[in-house]
Amino acid sequence: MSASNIIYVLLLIVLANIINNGVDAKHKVFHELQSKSKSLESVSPLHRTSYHFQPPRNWINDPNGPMLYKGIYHLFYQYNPKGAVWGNIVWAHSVSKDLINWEALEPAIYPSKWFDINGTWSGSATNVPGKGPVILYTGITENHTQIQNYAIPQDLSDPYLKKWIKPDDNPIVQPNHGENGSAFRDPTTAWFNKQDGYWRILVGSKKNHRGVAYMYKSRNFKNWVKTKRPLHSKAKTGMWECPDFFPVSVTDKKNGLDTSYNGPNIKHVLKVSLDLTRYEYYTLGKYNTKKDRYIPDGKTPDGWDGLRFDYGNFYASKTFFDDMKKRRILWGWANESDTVEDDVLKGWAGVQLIPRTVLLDTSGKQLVFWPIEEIESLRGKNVQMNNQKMEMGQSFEVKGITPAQVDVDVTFNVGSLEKAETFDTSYTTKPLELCNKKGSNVSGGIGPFGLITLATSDLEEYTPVFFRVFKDVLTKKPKVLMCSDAKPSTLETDTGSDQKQMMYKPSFGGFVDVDLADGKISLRSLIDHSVVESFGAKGKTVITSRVYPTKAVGEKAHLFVFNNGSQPVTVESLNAWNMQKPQKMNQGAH
Ligand code: DQQ
Repeated sequence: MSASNIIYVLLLIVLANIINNGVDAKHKVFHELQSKSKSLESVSPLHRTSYHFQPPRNWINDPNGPMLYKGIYHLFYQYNPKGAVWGNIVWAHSVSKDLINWEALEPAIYPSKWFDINGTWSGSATNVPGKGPVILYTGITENHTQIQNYAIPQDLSDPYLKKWIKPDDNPIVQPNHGENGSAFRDPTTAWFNKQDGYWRILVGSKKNHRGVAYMYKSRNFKNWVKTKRPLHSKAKTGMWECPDFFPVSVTDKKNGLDTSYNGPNIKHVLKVSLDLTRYEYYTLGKYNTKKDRYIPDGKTPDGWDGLRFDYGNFYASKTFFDDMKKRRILWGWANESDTVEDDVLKGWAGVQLIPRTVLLDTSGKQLVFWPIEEIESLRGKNVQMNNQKMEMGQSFEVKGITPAQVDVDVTFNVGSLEKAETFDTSYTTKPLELCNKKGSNVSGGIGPFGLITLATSDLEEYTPVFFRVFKDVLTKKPKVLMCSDAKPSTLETDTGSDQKQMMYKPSFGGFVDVDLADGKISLRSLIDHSVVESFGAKGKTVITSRVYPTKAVGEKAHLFVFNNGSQPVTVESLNAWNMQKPQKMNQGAH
């Protein structure tokens, strides 16, 4: 990291401490707003999502302990039952048979004992043969130390696992000397090593400014001892929240693997959530079970420039293995990017994004993500477009659907790559800067082209998701940039409110590793009122944006395909479906 980056990180640390009143999970703390719930009737429907996971009101953050038990999917999540800002956190609990319709149960875990009286924070669930599911979570003690506790179901015969017990022999893991008791949290799902008969877990932490994933092992899932070395750590990355560690198959391009699976032809994934910047990165590597060492591949960056599950608004994610459909599923939280005042007015904040399957890409160099197939059951009316050539500056409207609530999947053909601009290698690790510099209206050789989502008919408001193709003279390969830009999403002048001027309207960006040999590149966006989740090149690069249009809302929203590059681009095929609301979405949540 350069000197200027180090100064930037230090500044972020100081700033984060100021805005968080010193509390070490960097959720902003607004004491006076923590316990002000809106009545259900007065919750604002304006930007609420229709098919994303949300409770009817209040604040949500991290997905916790996702699992499948006796044919029922469980999702726990950090929830404030009393207001639309972070605070009073409990483990809310929902169950589903299809990952689409959700029934809210009573919170599974909430502060009640000395070992969690000041907080029941994030964690995971492990199905332990002979014991059943065990939740490991972070408790904040009487004296504000972060420790790891366990909870078990009261009745294993209940597939809904309605009641959870927190035994009195908690905690199971405490920070010891040298560990930072205010940065020691978010235990992972455990994995079992057949060779030595031990379970292992990771706990996220930091040592000074070094991000650390401490490892603990246990034979009986109760007495845990710290291993000699952390599984992994990285200088100057700050607190590692919500680590996740799992295997992926190198050869099987269809199925996921159980968290404990070990054998030939696999790689391991270590994902961490960086508290300093609130984005995540992952590495792929080799996990040597004998030596208890994880060595990242070395070909991909480990640190600030690391690969991401999602290059947009996506945090505190967690995967689980779905034994029924043999797939690994990723849950991630998208925070609001409007203001706290807006959240309080709306009466809600935060969504869980559509669960995604996770596989290793055929290149072996990255993961690929795709919305779970169940989401397609919500598809209604369909419109199509085929072989539509777009000259420079041309756009076409996708008509006949309700664009505020659609699933749209398009394949573009860019033709020959000759006209592509030369890639400036100083942007190799800076896709975001490139998106900021070359937005959807800055014409290039090939691109920008893509979708214009949540738009007014006259483009007063719009959220473009687009590609731009460069030529990398060093590698002689195309370098494809993908951007999702919230900057033009919301009119500011119209609101007249200072708060709206402060709304966070970022441009997000990532590179897409494709060779464009056949000229084709696909883009799928799940658009849901204030969420745009976009999957480039079949999930090689994913970007989520949160936006709050003032005019392009409901029936007044439009969807376009566009090309602003000098070379014509063809829409080979486009399918857009109206998305229906699930029948059950946590009605009556507590
Ligand atoms: N959120 C939880 C913490 C975690 C953070 C608290 C990540 O356990 O580190 O609500 O968003």
